[in-house]
Amino acid sequence: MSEAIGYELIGDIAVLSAQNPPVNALGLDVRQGLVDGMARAENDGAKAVLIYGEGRTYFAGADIREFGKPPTGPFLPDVCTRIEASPLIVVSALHGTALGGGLEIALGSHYRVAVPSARVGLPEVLIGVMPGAGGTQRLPRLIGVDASVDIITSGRQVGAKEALELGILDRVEDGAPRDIGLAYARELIDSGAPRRAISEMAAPQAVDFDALYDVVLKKSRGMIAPAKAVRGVQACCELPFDQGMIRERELFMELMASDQRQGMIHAFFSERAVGKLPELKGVEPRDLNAIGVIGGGTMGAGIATSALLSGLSVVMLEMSPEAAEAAKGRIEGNLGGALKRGKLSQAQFEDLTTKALTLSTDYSALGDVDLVIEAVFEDMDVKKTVFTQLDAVCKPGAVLASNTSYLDINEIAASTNRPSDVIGLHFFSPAHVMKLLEIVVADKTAPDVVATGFALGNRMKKTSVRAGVCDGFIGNRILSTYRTCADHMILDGASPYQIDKALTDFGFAMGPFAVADLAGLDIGWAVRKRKRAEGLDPRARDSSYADKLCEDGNFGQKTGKGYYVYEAGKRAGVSNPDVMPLIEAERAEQGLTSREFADDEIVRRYMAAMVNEAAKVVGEGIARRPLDVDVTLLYGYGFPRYRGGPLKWADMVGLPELLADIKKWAEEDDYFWQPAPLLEQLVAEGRTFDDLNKESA
Ligand code: 3H9
Repeated sequence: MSEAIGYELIGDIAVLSAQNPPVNALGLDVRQGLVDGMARAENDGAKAVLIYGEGRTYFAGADIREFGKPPTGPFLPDVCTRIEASPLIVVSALHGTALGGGLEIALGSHYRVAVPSARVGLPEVLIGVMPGAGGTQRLPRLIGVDASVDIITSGRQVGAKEALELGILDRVEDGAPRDIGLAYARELIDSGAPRRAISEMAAPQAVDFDALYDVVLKKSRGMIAPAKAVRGVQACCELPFDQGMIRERELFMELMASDQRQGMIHAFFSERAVGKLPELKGVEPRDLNAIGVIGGGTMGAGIATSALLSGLSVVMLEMSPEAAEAAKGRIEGNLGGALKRGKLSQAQFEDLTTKALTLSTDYSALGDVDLVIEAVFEDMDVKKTVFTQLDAVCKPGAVLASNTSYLDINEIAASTNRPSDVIGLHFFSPAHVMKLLEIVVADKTAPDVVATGFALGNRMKKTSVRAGVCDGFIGNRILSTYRTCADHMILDGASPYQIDKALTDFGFAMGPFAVADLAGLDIGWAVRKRKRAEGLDPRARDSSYADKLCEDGNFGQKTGKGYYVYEAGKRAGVSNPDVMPLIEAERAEQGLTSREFADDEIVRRYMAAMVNEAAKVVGEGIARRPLDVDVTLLYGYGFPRYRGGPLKWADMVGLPELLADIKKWAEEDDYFWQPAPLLEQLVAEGRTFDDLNKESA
């Protein structure tokens, strides 16, 4: 018998216990162990079989590391069928997360009991596939079409209480899974309960599946797996069980072969890998109980909110009592949202806003905090003044962090006598909502300060990515390049609206011009002014039509007008009729001739600019691995998850093709389209970005 499944005979009950940490994934050994265990139980004359998981969970699903490799039997659908077909009574006792193939094993069992904290679900669509071991055939027979389609197409986890109400579970009981499972099995044997195979139950009535397919496809914004899964449920209603299983397998295998599956599984493993840095192995973070936030605007208030929600106490420093009160109002507004959604009780809300939050206008109030984050105006002199004062008042060992989006952390650190305590913590607005945190490591930042940054990110439930110092770090540096590419296409004939549409069709949450309106056009304006003041390279193409929008006071959503015009309270706008005349005037002034752009060319150029800059960011060591770039773009810049991130996407479309495009476009503009040395090297060596990820693992 495989070691991944333990076997024990307790009286007339055979106990199969999964022993495949950390999450009892259903790899080959586990599947083989289950098949062998069932045969052994039958040979041993048992009357019932109990299946449960040792450690933190029942089976959390198929072993996703096996996906994409040649499959080896016994296959999971056959394992479920084997369990269900047994003449013995099979009970599964669930704890932790019974997900995907895990729930499918439980559905192959005849009875299901769970502890109250257990959660069940079929999250396959979240990794680009669909249930492939009977989930779409058994679940609807048990709980009907509507509830099954909801669970399968959303991939959400269902708590034990709801699962009991829906009929997925037969009972919920406190206790160790093994104990409650054994007691249930005993009771079933003693009461002469029958075997109960879901596959033998009647299928539910069919609904209008074509309409349902269309609804789910539209809701999934480019992701194909949820809609395919609807076809699986349709097969349950329209075909006998065995044929339904065959249809489910076909659909599952189609998704398995898709780029979307590759992209989403890459995202799954990358978001877990970003926090694992060899340099932090064995490095203990510093203590974190109280933090200070300097500046209570939208960003500072968001950071403070996130800190309060993660159990830290916060000292908010502002310039005046009025500004401090306004900051408190913003924080209360943010926390009010959590209160409304039931994430906070009224008592917790009161505690956070009165006891855990302190307002001050005096730097000495920061004397005892463990970490300070400044979120003041983006100006080097202002930042240096703040850090000089922090250096004077903060206790030894306090971490001094800047939330700057692009300024040089080395220069900021040099304004203190403790540069090893200085780090960049770049949050994304609104900071209590956005999941991304860039942890910017300067030349002298101490390893335990970096570890403290990651510890803070974990505590705030952020996805933290390590970045090096450069203008814009990982995310904003790459953004600046692909945004410039979009500006060039505008000068050459595309419109902001065509570009936004082409990119949302590609899968971005928003196009670059809608994003600019959301962020505020004044931000880009300030950057352009700074860069012009620093001196643009004479070969760089520049444009000023967007400055004209700003000069007229149009800063995007916050003023109701930018590239789009917004009705009060609405987030989506309509094209601003003033924009195209400004663009046309600019083209005329520069003597440019407009040409047509196909949507496909817009996407190729935009993506090539993004990938090329990302390759420079990796090549220069600003991002340690390609996957760090992918996670940054996925979590902070609306990149479609099902495409895995820009560098995973690049691997899938082919690096030689991308490089060839870049070289072709360099014939018209060899300043902007300078191929990244790393991209050229990978193409020359026939390797991919993912090869670099693997080498660094
Ligand atoms: C499926 O079942 C298809 C079938 O329908 C049909 C097949 C024919 N495989 O997330 P954590 C690793 S599709 C391999 O940090 P948590 C994970 O990488 C599958 N490895 O812990 C990490 O490794 P490391 C359907 C897996 O407590 C470690 O376990 N199931 C798998 O925050 C701990 O994970 C899913 O999609 C796996 N399936 O969350 C469930 N799962 O330590 C996916 C985890 O080396 N998993 N690992 O970095 C999850 O949602 C979460 O991991 C879970 C635990 C909620 C289980």
